[in-house]
Amino acid sequence: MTAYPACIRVVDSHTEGEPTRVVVEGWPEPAGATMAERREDLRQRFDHLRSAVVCEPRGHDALVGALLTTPVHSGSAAGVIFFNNVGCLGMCGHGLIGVVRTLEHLGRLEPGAVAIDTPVGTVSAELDADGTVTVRNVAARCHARGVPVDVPGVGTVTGDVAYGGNWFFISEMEGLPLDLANQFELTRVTRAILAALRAQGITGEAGAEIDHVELSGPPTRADADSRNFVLCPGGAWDRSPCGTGTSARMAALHAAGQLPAGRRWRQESITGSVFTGWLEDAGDDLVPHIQGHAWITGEAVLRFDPADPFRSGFTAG
Ligand code: PYC
Repeated sequence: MTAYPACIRVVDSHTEGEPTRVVVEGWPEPAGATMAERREDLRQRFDHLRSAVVCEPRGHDALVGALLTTPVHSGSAAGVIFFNNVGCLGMCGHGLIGVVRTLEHLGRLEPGAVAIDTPVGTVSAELDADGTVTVRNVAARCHARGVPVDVPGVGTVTGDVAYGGNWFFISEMEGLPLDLANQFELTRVTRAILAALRAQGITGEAGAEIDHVELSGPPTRADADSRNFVLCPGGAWDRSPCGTGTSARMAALHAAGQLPAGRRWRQESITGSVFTGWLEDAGDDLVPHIQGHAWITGEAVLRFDPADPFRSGFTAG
């Protein structure tokens, strides 16, 4: 079904450089008793709206969309389904920070604590009066360490498979500095790693698809512990340090005995922005906290002219 609403109202923001477009009006509520069911309904019935809202010509490949829904748990303020140029995400750390600031901008939230339902679990966030947002993410874990992948044109790349709300392959690439000037080569190499993971059937737990690749290297800022480059599922790279990627990295460091619970981890992105993270030891679970900032960049009413040949959007992917 490709029915379009007359218009969709969105609020745009960026979190440490990475953009989020929150849909606040006009998109019919997906059906389902859980957020995972609603995400599936979005995939089945509203994929054309996903593409129309975040892809060109209304958006671009690096843009992450966030559809607000009613909550599924009492005590939560809202539900959210994150999506990008090729599909839906599980969680999105930078996106959640953008959602919190957007709700504040709309007058629906004041500084304090808030819980938000996502397809992979309920997360909570604390909004400070100065605009700082701290996300308490879903539990993270390191699934496998030191996994070798034979990457055509690159060689054997060894990395960890870890979960931080999405599945990541996390590696280091000596000889390829994590500089903005190298963005095209970094994109080429990480896309090749992603393709090799798929071709070689390397997955997360229970066959879960690994759809993000994270390269780690030394920081350029004196106040950071590490710098990263994160390739997202649709082929774009994260301008922020990636909230779920930072969560997964902290779980991998913890598994390697290099990051005890509670110790601050300052994760720099390839654009130079920083998230501060730490792990909470919650009994059987390792719960990542991610702290960062988002800024509102605009508000728009999107229209979908039936005569527009690019009404459903397109991605160069
Ligand atoms: O911040 O978790 C994140 C994220 C995932 C994809 C883009 N950003």
